[in-house]
Amino acid sequence: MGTNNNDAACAILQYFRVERKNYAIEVINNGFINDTYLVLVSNEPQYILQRINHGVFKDIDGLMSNLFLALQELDSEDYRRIRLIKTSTNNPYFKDENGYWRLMTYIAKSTTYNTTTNPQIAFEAGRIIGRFHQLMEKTNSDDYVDTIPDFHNLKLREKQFDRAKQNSESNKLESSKKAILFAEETLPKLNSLNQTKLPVRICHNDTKLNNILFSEETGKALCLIDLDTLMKGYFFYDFGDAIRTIVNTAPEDEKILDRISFDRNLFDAVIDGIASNGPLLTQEEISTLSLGAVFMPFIHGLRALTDYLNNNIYYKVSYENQNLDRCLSLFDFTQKAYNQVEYMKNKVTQKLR
Ligand code: GN1
Ligand code: MG
Repeated sequence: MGTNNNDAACAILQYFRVERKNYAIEVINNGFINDTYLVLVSNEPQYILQRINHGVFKDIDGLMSNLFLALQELDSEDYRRIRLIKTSTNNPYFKDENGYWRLMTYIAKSTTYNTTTNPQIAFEAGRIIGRFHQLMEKTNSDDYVDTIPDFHNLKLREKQFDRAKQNSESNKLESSKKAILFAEETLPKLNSLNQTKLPVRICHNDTKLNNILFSEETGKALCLIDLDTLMKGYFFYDFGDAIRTIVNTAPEDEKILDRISFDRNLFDAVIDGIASNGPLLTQEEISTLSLGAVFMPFIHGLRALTDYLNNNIYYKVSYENQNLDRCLSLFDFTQKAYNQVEYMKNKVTQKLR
C-alpha cells in the first residue's frame, strides 16, 4: 500500500453523497483487476473507492445491481454489513472518461491476511463462507446477472488455453513446457467432477483468504469483500478458492515450490468453521468438495498460463513472468491437493454430513 495524493481519484468523491471534507487517498495495490483506493480523513480510513475494470466486467449495470441485491441479504448480527454510497444524482456509480467509479463504506478496525498459519483464522474463514451461503440462500438467483459468463467453466478455460497455445510465441511455449504438460495431464482427471446434480447458488466466486475481512479486535471474520464476481455457481467454487489460499501457507506466486504445502491442520480448521453453521450442503455438494479443492487452484493456474502465453492481456502483472510464476505455484498446489483427495474426502464426509 503506498500513499499518494491522487488528485484524480480524490476529485471523484465530490460526485458522491458524502460530506465535503479534506480527504486523502491511498492506493491499495492488491488486486489483479480493479483499481482500489482507500479514502481517509485525518489518517482514519472512511471509504473504499474503486474504478471497475470495464475490460473485464462488461455489464457494469448488471454488476452493480447484483451488489445491491446481495447487500440486502448480507446483513446479520454475525455478518457485517457493507453499504454502497450512491452518487448525488442517485446512481450506483459515477462514470467519467477514465471509467466507472463506485464508493463503499470502510469497516473500521478490520484487517485482511494474504496467507496464514493460524488455525483460528482458517476456522473463521470457513465459518464466514458458510454463513455467507446461508444468508444468500434466501435470494432469488434468477435476479442476478452473470458478470463474467462461464467464469469457472473449465471447458471454456480449456478452449482459451488451446487457442493461446496455437497463437503463442515459440519461446513462451518453450519456457512453459512443463506447465503445459501438467495442464494437459490434469484436465482429464477433473472430468469426473460431476456438476449435474448440484444446486445452483449465488456464489462469491473469489473467496481467497484476502477477500475476507477480520476484526482487528476480536479476530473474528466479519464479512466477504470484493463482490464483483457474485453470480450463479456451485459451492465447491467458493470452497476450492478458500482451500487454495488458506491450506497453502505460501503466497499465490511463490517461486520456491518447496514452500508450498497442503497443511492438514488448516484444512481441518476450515471444515470445522463451515460445519459450525449447522447443516448447509447437500450430499452431492459434499461429494464434490475434495476434487473442488483441486479444481480451483488448477483453473486459476490454467488462466494464468493462458494469459502468460497471450502476453499478459488479462491480469495486471507487476513483472513480465508473474503469470508463469503464479501458474507454476498454483499447479504445484493442485498436485499437492490431488495427493490429499482421500484425506479430504474422509474429513468432509465425517464433519459436514
Ligand atoms: C483476480 O483482482 P482480484 O485479485 O480480485 C481474479 C480472481 C483470482 C485472483 C487471484 C475477475 O481477482 O479470479 O482469484 O485474481 N478475478 C477476476 O488469482 O478474474
Ligand atoms: Mg476479485
